[in-house]
Amino acid sequence: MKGVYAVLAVASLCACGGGYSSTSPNTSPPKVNTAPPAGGISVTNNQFSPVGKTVAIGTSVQWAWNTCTGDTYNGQTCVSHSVTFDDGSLSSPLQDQGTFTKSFSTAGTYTYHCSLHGAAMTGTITVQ
Ligand SMILES: [Cu+2]
Repeated sequence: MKGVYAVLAVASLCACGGGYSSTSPNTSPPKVNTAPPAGGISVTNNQFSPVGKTVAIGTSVQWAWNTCTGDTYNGQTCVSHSVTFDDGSLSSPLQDQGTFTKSFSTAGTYTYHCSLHGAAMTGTITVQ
């Protein structure tokens, strides 16, 4: 496939065409990976990074999804994950891009997991 697109790119750069019609290889917008902010947590495929995090009371923690692999030429694969707290108090949607933010106003240990990957994908926020 790569070779075909390379030919298309060369053809579109050349103004000598005339009668040449091309079709757009992929019109859907590419999905994006989002770098976590300072102090944030990266949601990667089957792992939260960092797995454990300690924050002060009142801190907002942001998770950022980085689950897309591949490229716009060969196609992207973005895997869905969630941030679901073990006590059932809160969950992000299952999503394959974007961010999720939770504010922690009470001291304690908050464990969470991905609703799709369960025990294979867990994390802990310690609030003190
Ligand atoms: Cu997951």
